[in-house]
Amino acid sequence: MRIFSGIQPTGRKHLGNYLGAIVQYVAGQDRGEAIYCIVDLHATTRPYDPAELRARVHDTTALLIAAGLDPARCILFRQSDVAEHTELCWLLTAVSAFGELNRMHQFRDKSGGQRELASAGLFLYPVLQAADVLAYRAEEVPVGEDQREHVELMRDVAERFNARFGETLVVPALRVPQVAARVRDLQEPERKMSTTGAGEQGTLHVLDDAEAIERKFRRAVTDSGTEIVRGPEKPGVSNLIEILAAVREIEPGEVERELAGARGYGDLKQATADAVIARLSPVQERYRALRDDEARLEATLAAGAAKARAIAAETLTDVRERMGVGSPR
Ligand code: AQP
Repeated sequence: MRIFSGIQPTGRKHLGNYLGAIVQYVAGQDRGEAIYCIVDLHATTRPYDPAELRARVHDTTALLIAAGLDPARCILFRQSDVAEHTELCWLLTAVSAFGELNRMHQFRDKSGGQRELASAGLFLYPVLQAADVLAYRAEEVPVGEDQREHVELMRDVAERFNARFGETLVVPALRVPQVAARVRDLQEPERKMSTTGAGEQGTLHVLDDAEAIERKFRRAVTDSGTEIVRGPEKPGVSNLIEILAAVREIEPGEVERELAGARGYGDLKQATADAVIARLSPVQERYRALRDDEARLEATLAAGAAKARAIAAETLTDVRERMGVGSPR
């Protein structure tokens, strides 16, 4: 089983990224051949600071290793180090329709009222993402629920390519976690926790200190009533129950049973804060030990890129051949 996923190099990964994606990445190392990419090219699709981008890649690399990725058991690399991603992106535009890209939720949300001014890169984002995965002929893509639409698109692109040019690409399956696939903002639980466009108080960062974690959970918006149970009319409480269950690796129903006699939402908030602090503090400690050795982080990424390139180059040779592009084999 080959597994592939990508993550953006924002230094401040949040609890949604951690529970929705990173925890699955770590588990993937025991389930198959795991390939993970820090997608710096995707980060150029929105306004960014070039001087900061490399530092953010180092932050993200250190964080992923601190969270449990072991470069000896997975391939961890930087997207822009493997040029096959951009070449395949262009080739896949031949089987990607303008209309379907125009309908993608992420493009609509992130371009906002500035649609005409949004970068063409933001529009093509899902095609580059398709290229990331399809270049490795990955069978499974672990992501959070918000990426469902993009994985469906890459499946369509792969199927269309195979129908048009002959069986070449693997159609990957989506893998979202059973619990906490969509961690919600702590202040606005109707929306997902996210890096952009959300307030500081609603977003819990993996590197937040214990005091900030306690404060953010204490101030988390909950719902009317006092019962600690999940339900569509209780997005805030449901979110806390799911977070607590996910960090303790138990079923949400067990959290509900354990807290059935609690005095109110305060107990749920405290229990969630305690569990998150216990889970994240060793990750934070390892992060601090790893982050400053940039030469070592670069060496890890370079070794990963060499392994990744070898796999992607084979796919690209087949794709070019099928499409009649370049000199014949
Ligand atoms: N709230 C979330 N709950 C569960 N999973 C989530 N993911 C993101 N938000 C949640 C998953 O994290 C992985 C890496 O995401 P990314 O950093 O590459 O960017 P993103 O998906 O665009 O989400 P962000 O980090 O919140 O950024 P913005 O603000 O730009 O949307 C993905 O697998 C994603 O599903």
